[in-house]
Amino acid sequence: MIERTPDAAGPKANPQSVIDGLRKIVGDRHVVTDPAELQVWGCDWTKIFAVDPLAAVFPGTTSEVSAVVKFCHENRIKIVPSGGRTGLAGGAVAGKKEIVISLNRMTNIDPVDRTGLTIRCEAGATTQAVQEAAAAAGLFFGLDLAAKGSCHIGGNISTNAGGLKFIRYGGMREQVLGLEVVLPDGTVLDMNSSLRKNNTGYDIKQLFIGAEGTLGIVTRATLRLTAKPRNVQLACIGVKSFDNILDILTRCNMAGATITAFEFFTDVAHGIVLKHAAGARTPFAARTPFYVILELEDAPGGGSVMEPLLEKFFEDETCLDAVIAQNSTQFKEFWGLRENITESLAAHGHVRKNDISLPVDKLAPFIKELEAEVAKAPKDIEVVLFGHIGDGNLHINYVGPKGGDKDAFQQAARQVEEKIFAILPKYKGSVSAEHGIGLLKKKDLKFSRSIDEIAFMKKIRAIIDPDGIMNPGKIF
Ligand code: FAD
Ligand code: 2HG
Ligand code: ZN
Repeated sequence: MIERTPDAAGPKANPQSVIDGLRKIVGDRHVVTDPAELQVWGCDWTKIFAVDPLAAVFPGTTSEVSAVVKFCHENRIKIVPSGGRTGLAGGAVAGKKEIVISLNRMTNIDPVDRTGLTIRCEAGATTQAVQEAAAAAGLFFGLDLAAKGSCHIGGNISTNAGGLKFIRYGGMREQVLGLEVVLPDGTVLDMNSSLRKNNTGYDIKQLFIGAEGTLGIVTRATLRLTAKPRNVQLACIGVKSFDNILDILTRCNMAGATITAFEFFTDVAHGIVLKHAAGARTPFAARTPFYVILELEDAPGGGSVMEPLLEKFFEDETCLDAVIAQNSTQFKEFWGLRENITESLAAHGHVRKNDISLPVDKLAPFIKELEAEVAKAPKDIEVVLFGHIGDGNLHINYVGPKGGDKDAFQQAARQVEEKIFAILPKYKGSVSAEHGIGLLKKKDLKFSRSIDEIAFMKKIRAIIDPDGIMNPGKIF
């Protein structure tokens, strides 16, 4: 145990002794205390919460993570696990003199197992690095998101990330076979290795997926791979109404299409991307109110699935225009129109983000109610809709003019957001489809989870982390 200063606002131990103790474990070079650098390491993409960690630590191995956590546990020092810091819910924010434990140095990826179709990596590997390792072995990793170059596998697991290919491959939970986790007392749990089947009691690794770092630190994972998708076709489709989007989805389903992505965005989102994303251009001569990005796999025996579908949509005026990507440059361009929305919105003005989830068959009535609420919103709040609509995940972004008062905007947007969240229980929807609760949506958990469920989750947390040192203040 180290020296204590009982009145200190942050950890109960003397800050300098804490830093010295951490340096002994990971080496001087791997503990950051510079205030400017800490502003970076203690923050995620939200950038609306106060940031004030005591230090950031960069362990290089699972044993070092375990030793750091054990040290924090013995001294009741609070920890914020940190990945690529692209989170959109404030989950990786350290604002109360916590120790940030970053997995940035733990990026090893083992050789792909082509027979078992698995890949094992440390939690600090980026999503893109895992995608590339799978591709180099002639295989495919199913999680994809615009932040792939920065976000970590550990962050993806801890947020149970959804992303652009959820409709075909599921979210991060569906990719995880095995998990190594450091518990809040420093114990290392190595769960399930790469087994596909294992009925020997509770599947405890599932608890850590989507736990937002509140139950332990993910240090390593074994992930599922698949064969590469074949003959992938991509179309950008312009439509008049939201109902047309759902009609297209239904008809793709009924045609037996293997949809690999079904995304949408409004013309407002499109305009913002065209304004801010370098090189972005619209594929159509005339703009339309909504757009669908439809990606599907053609049948192995040849013969296009995409073309006859689009022909029918043109014939009965379900779509106003549609373009099929003809080469890899166009593929990238079309995907860019969707993937660049988040960055373009950030360049456009102040933003407040929602990532709600609804049963797909309830999207149409929900959108009608949402439009009625939006019509009552203050005129300087622009409401931008896009998202993974094929799996019922709608992104609502409230955007305020650049240069305006940031706090006043957040307050005004919050009022609209609350009204929209309040519609969700009627449709059995969720306030978070994929980004998580973090600090941002703590107050809103009640819209999606019952009092009993919340109490049960708190009980689980108290069993695993009785001293409450692991990412305190997040989710609840
Ligand atoms: P961080 O932001 O560092 O952390 C996220 C949470 O996980 C925090 O609570 C943190 O404490 C915890 N954590 C991180 N690493 C660990 C670990 N090793 N062990 C335990 N806990 C840990 N999300 C989607 O789901 N779908 C999208 O399509 C999508 N697109 C995005 C596009 C852009 C441009 C951006 C900026 C973000 C996007 N996101 C998306 C959000 C974000 O990328 C994901 O939530 C991602 O999974 C976060 O990973 P990260 O490594 O950046 O985690
Ligand atoms: C996406 O789908 C991400 O692009 C980010 O989940 C969504 O910016 C957002 O609101
Ligand atoms: Zn998303």
